[in-house]
Amino acid sequence: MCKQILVCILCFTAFECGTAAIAEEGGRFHKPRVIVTTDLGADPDDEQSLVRLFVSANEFDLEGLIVSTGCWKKTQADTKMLDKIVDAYGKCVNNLNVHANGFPSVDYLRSISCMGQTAYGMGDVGEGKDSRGSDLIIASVDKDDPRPVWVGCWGGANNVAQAIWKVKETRSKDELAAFLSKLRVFDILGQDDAGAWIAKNFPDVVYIRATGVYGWLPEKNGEYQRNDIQSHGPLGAVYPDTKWATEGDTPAFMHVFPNGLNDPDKIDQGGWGGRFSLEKKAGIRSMKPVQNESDYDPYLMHGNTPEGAKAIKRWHQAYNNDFAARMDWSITRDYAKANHHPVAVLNGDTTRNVLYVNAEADSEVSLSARLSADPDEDKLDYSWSFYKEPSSYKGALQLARNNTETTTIVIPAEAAGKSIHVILQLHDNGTPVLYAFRRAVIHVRATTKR
Ligand SMILES: [Ca+2]
Ligand SMILES: [Ca+2]
Repeated sequence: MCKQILVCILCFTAFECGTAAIAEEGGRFHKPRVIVTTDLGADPDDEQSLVRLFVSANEFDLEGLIVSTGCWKKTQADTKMLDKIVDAYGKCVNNLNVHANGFPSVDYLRSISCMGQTAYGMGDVGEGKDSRGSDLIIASVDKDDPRPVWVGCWGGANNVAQAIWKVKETRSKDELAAFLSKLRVFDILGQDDAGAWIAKNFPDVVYIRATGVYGWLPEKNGEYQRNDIQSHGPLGAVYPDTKWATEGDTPAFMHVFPNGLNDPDKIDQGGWGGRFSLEKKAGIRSMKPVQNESDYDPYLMHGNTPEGAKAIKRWHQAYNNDFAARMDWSITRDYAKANHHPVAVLNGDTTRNVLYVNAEADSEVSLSARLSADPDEDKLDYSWSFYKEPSSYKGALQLARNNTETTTIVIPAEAAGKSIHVILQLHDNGTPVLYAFRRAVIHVRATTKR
């Protein structure tokens, strides 16, 4: 019966589920558009990240899988390593589709797999340097689709640089501005000099360089990795042991993972990919082998907030179990043999959007998770919490009944003019325990009480 709730969230239609009519309200759930550029072959962690991405592929509109270079692998010749993981996905996709709607076909993933720039950094950007990867980025941004395109740079950023270079050379100033306004770059650590070139010359591009990307996963080559991931079928088999760090590139798509926690364009909200400063900073340098970025000084980028990887790790139970459950999905066509995520409904809103609420200082705000449900009919546990870091109100906050279906927040008088971020986290009692989130951002105005 309740399986239908999950279906309705993903395909935008209303369903009757038990006595609760779950309908779309307050805007549809839009999948984020994602392009990956990966320096496969440098560190085996790119292969790890691709496995997680593919078992999560129903959550995104994947538009490109581009093999690229970086400072740890300065040339690339072919897509063989990528093809191998896509083939493994092909062996699992029928299983995955039993458990959630919207997984792309293996043929579709093959159609968006391609070579990008074959040589390193800005040395491979300019006249005559177009690649299938750079052309794909242009075609994707050009689509008649208002959603931004998030390009994750798991290696260098020179595919993005070549795409921008080409558009600048061939289009008007206004057309270039329109192109750049739809582009988002999530750069892991900086792995060539193209990021500094982009940030310097095209400051309007939303450019995140994440440096807090390590230490958020369970023990390296530990039990979780072996028993919950690697032991699981064809995709587990292509999840290699960790050599240096585990899944250092994964935050690039975890930032846009549509789990109800954050709006990716509001980069300071914080989600599974970390939290980022709205104010751009100069001098966020790439990894050590990239020596020439000072040539572009000053270049400005969005960097991690002071919490670094702790902004990721605070959600560790949720994302670890999410991945483990998805790996379970990949090996069974029996729906009952795996767990499925609960659906969190906030104040009647069934989308995964952040809910914005206006309130007066010195008043009370009630939030409700009523109609939240679990497709396996598991028991739900509720937790409401004040997420202080992204809130501009930094004082104490009282949440009444913070482990029940509803909560009441006493808005302090001194919160006038500030924002308060409240997180609803609920989890089921399946195996593994799965989580769902929603965020309410309360904008507090001055009280009208006398
Ligand atoms: Ca990488
Ligand atoms: Ca469940």
